[in-house]
Amino acid sequence: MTRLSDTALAGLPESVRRPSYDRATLRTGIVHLGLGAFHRAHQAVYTEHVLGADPAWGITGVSLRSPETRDALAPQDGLFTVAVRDGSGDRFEVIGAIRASLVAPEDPAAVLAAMTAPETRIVSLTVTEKGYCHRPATGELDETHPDIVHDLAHPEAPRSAVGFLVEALARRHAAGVPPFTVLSCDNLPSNGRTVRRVVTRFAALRGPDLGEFVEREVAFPSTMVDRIVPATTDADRALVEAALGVEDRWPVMGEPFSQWVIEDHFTAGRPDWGAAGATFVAEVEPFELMKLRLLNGSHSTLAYLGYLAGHETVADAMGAPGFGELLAGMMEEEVSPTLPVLPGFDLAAYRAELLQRFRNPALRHRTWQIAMDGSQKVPQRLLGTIRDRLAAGQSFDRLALGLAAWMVYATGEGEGGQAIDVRDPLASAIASATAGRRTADGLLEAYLGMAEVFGADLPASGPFRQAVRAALERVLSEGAAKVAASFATTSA
Ligand code: CS2
Repeated sequence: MTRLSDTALAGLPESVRRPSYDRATLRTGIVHLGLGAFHRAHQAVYTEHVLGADPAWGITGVSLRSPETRDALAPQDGLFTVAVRDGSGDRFEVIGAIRASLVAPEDPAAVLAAMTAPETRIVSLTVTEKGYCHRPATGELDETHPDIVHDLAHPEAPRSAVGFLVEALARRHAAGVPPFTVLSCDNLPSNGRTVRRVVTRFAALRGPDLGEFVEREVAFPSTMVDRIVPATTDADRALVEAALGVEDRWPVMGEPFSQWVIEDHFTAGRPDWGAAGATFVAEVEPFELMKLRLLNGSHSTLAYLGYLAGHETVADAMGAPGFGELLAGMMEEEVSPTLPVLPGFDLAAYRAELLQRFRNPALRHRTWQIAMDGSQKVPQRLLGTIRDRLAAGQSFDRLALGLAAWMVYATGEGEGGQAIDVRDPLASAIASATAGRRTADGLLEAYLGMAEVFGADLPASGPFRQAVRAALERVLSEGAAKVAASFATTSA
């Protein structure tokens, strides 16, 4: 089978959208750290659609860990397919925006050279929550993180995104090249402010002058990013191959919905992403809070309860009794009252659309995938909302169930006693803290000792303990399926 490549583009079926500009004219204006599926189905697509107007914004993608994306994309001239799926007919687009891909551990010098080049004016990131090497409860740099310790000792060969950003900014500063704008595209509250905090702190640890320079000169706009992009499977690859008539080893699957809200603060220029559907605003936080608490909070609740109840995918869980009602009630009654009002925004329609998106029958989004890295996700997805409910003296029974389901899930032991493959930077700490303590009180005490997740305030709150203990008791004694089913308004 012929492989997708520049020369194969002309032979693709008419229905497949492809670059409308001459790829040979592209230059790198953006270096992107974290070349995963989400970047390729989101920011790369927005960028793709403005390259015809301005070829200066091509992307050099960087994988911070494994070579597999580069190895798959290089023989395809960097091309890959985005398949947009919702059960009503699939749409395919081949994206040409990624000019080159680099693998940081193989050649950190090449990554730094790309980031230091004067034509690079934006460095964007999708490195997941844990990639910021921060303490989730406070958002401060974790100065004991092994990658941070390493990068402070070896600034010329960093491992972490933070280390790369600071070394590249330092080199630009020394060479008199204006800094790039740092654009976080991860699901963190005030992601721009979070990355600014960790980068500025790391720079200050390297030297006070560098810290001051970063503080003074570098822009860190916040963004809200949204598109559901499950991990690609072999079945997905076969689907794309059948549609294209050529082999693409590295396609991505996404839903039709896509949203990008960006704070318009770029010191060295930016692409006209607005022409591709992005929204520029002065203040992104209300959008971010809404998306993190409604979408991601529901997603995590669904993932933990759904996984424990034996559901492989989000759509499967949504089809089981009570899950839809549980989420609808949680979003409307518990989460929405904590959100800042966005004038003119129809929050009820947004919530209804979320439930619809979770039901997308064509995306096999695994509960296990969303369940990953819970210790890094739960603080902004559930605990922030719970803090606001507590402060207002309001109940949060459904949020507590989501939290309790995570606490059970992350022990690594499922409802039938079977092992769960828990992927989380705190997995082994959680497993040892919770070993032999599978009661509501035992688990509660084990988890509330983790200040990096819960802070000092929640463990000290009587109402918090009471609500989470009650939720744990329900999940442990009834099981997740029954707990969800208790919310069903119609019998199954
Ligand atoms: C998901 C997100 O894996 C997860 O944790 O909740 O990746 C989610 O699909 C995206 O944020 C949607 O924009």
